[in-house]
Amino acid sequence: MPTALITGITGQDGLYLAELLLAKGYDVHGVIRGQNNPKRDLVEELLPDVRLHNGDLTDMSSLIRALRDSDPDEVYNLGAVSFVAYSWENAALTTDVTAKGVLNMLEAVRLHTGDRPEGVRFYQASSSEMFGKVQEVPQHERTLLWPRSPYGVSKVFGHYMTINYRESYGMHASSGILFNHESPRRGPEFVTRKISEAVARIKLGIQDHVVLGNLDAERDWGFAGDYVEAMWLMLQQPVADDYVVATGETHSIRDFLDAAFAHVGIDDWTPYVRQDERFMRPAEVDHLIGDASKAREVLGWKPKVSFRELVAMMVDADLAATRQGW
Ligand code: NDP
Ligand code: GDR
Repeated sequence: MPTALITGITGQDGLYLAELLLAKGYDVHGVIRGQNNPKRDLVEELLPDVRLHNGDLTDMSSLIRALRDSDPDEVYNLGAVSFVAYSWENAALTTDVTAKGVLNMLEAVRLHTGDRPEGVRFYQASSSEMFGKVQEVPQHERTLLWPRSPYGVSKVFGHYMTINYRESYGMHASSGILFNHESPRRGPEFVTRKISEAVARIKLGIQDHVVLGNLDAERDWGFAGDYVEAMWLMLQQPVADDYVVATGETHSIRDFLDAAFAHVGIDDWTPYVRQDERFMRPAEVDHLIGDASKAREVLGWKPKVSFRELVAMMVDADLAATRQGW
C-alpha cells in the first residue's frame, strides 16, 4: 500500500486529495497545525482513516518528524497562506509559510531520504497567480512569471525552489501550476464561494445584498475534485516536471454572478450587488486563462466539470447548507 503525506490537509484541496488517495488504497497521513485546530474535527469525521501529525510549515523539525513517523512514498505540499488579498496585509507571514515553508518541506524531504533523494515523490502547489501581470494569452509552462502580490511572489519562490531541488539533488519534485479551482468546500473569503453563499441567502430571503470588489477580473475556474487528479497523475510519471492545469476557458466575476443568480431564477442581479473599495486589490491580476495541453498530452488529464456545472454545484450546496442551518 503506497503512503502519502499531505500538508494543508484541512484545506479545500487537501480534503479532496485525501479522499482520492484513500479511494486508491493509499495509507494517507496529514500535517495539521495548531494546538487546537478547529478543522481537526472535520478531518477526523470526514476522513477517519487519515492519520494526523502535528506540524507547521514554518517549523522544519516538525516536518522532519512527520516524515519520520509517516515514511511516505509521496508528499503533497498543499499548505499555504492562500488568500491573495490577505497577503498584502501579512506579507511577512505569507512569505514565511508560502515561500520559506516550501524550502523547509523540500529540505526536510532531502534530509529524510538521505542518499535516495528520488525515493520520495514531491508535489508543490504552484499557482496561476505567479503569471500576474498579463504577458501572454493563454498562459503556459514557459510564460514569463510576473507576480502581482506577496502571495504570488512567494509562490514563485516555491516554484523555482522545487525546480532547483529537482535539478540539484535529483529529487522527483513536480510543480502543478494550477489555475483557480473551486467547490462547495472553497473558503468563504474567495469570490466564488462568497457569491454562491450570498445567492443562496438572498434566494432564501435572509440577506439582501453582497459587497464585492473588482467585477471585471477574469479567471479560468475549474472544479477542485478534477484538479487533485492532476496532482496525483504528476507523481505517477517516471520523470518529474511542471504542468499547467486549467480548463482553457475564462470568465469574469460578472459572468459568475450571471450564472449563480440565474441558477436560482434571478435574471438581473444588479439590485443585489454593491461594490466597495475595501475589496479592491493594490495590484490586480486581470486576465487568466490557462493552456493545459501538456497536462492533457503527458498526463492524459482533462477537466470533467464545466463552468455552469461548477456554479450550480456551489449554489445548490449553499442552498442546502443554509436550509439545514434554519
Ligand atoms: P486552503 O486555503 O483551502 O488551504 C490551505 C491549507 O494550508 C490549510 O489546510 C491550512 O491549514 C494550511 N496552512 C496554512 N498555514 C500553514 C502553516 N503555517 N503550516 C502548515 N499548514 C498551513 O487552500 P486550497 O486547498 O485552495 O489550496 C491548496 C494549495 O494550492 C495552496 O498552497 C494554494 O496556495 C494552492 N493553490 C490553490 C488554488 C486554488 O484555486 N484553490 C490554485 C493554485 C494554487 P489550517 O486549516 O490550519 O489553516
Ligand atoms: P484569487 O481568488 O485571488 O484568484 O486566488 P479570489 O477568489 O480571492 O479572487 C478572484 C478575483 O475576484 C476578485 N474579487 C474578489 N475577490 C474576493 N476574494 N472577494 C471579493 O469580494 C471580490 N470581488 C472581486 C478579485 O479581485 C480577484 O480578481 C485564488 C486562491 O485560491 C489562490 O491561493 C490561488 O493561487 C489562485 O486562486 C489561483
